[in-house]
Amino acid sequence: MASDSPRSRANADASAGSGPAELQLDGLVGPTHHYGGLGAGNRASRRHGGEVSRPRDAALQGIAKMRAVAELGGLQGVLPPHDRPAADVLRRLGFAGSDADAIERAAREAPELLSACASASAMWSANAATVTPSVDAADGRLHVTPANLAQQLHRAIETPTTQRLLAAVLADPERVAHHAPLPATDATADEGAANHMRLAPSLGSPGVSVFVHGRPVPDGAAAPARYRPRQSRAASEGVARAHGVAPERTVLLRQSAAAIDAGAFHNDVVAVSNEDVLLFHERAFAAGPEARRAIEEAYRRATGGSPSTIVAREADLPLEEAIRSYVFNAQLLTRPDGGMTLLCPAESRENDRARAFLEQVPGAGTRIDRVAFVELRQSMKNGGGPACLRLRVPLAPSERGVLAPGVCLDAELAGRLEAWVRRHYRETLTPADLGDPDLLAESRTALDELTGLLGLGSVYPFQRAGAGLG
Ligand code: SUG
Repeated sequence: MASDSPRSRANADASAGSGPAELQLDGLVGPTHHYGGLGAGNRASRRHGGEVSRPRDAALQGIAKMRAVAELGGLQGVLPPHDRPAADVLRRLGFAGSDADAIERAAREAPELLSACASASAMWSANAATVTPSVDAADGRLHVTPANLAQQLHRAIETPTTQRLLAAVLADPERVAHHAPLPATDATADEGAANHMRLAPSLGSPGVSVFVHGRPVPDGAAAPARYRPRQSRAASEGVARAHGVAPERTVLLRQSAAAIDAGAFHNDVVAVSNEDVLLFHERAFAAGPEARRAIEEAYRRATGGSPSTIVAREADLPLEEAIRSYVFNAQLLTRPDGGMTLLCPAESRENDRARAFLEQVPGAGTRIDRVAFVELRQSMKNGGGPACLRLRVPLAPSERGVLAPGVCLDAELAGRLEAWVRRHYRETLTPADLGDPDLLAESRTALDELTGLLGLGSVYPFQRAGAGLG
């Protein structure tokens, strides 16, 4: 997009507003969205594996959510999808030849590898990186560490592209410290911001960082019996250290075995925070009631105040129901009038216990005075609710300009993206369709056009001179 178009000027104005802002950077659903049954410890993904997906609806649902957030007065950005199927990864796995050859052979010999290499999982940008706002970092810069997602093939292959896209979207090396991902090992497995919560009296004031991991489980403590925890403690500690977060402003918590076994593969399935407000399920953390005390104590020491906390009790909202309805996987957003809206998946309204819990939330003494719902059924069937689809990037007033203006969503860009989706995305996709070489060509044509729409230039290797569209 030309830099002097009316839209880029409008966006530049929006991103240059006054005061701190929290950017919501949503992963746009890619054209190969399908149900691979790939998510470890993710019950929804396992339940729906092999079903027919609807990529067009999935992308339109994601854009509708972005629209809703922008309409609430938030700063909304778009992260483009990754190039899938990842023919380069298939070639590394020995499927030689052209992109089409590699895909066709993988479809015949190892459909599960093709599915992993075709996953549109980069849409869940809460797992893209961990972000520390400049106000919490020792050197006063915004810190970003892309997650290595080392536990699962389909997600681990996201990291190099994520790193490149984040550098293109938050493009200011002076103000933004873009770190390398942690080593992709079991001991340092990192799933990003989905296991990180920040609490502060206001967006622009220094806060407390709560880092949540699943392993190691100390000797003698209850270990999950069903699912393997994903996030390692060493990763959480490593990110906090690299970002220069003060140890006295850091709380490290371990997920409870019960939460992991019930399907909380990330902490954001059972907890959410925003500014001074915290919501979680009482069975979320291994430390039980001590977890709340640890957070409140760190918060009091750091700020002199106390957070407003809502804890869902097992008796009112059983853990299993909380996870099935994804009621905590909500976006908690501060509106320009100072009130907060809890933006929940529609499924949480359809669950009696979750709905009853939500009815109590406004009026429970926090700044949350509205609950709203979004329809994200396509992503939800893979275990991705509103909170999974966005990466939060708190920006100081002087940092608003770091956001590439073309990715900033307003009604006009939303409309253009919707038209782009309708032009390029298939209505339905089955795992068997992934072997169709036309799908790669269609996806690349779409992504090539998208980078123009978002003003990002050439961000995919296939866009380099000499590389083809597949
Ligand atoms: O890693 N699902 C993702 C969902 C990630 C949700 N993110 C957060 N909670 N922040 C995962 O389990 C399923 C893909 C498939 O089965 O096709 C998947 O990867």
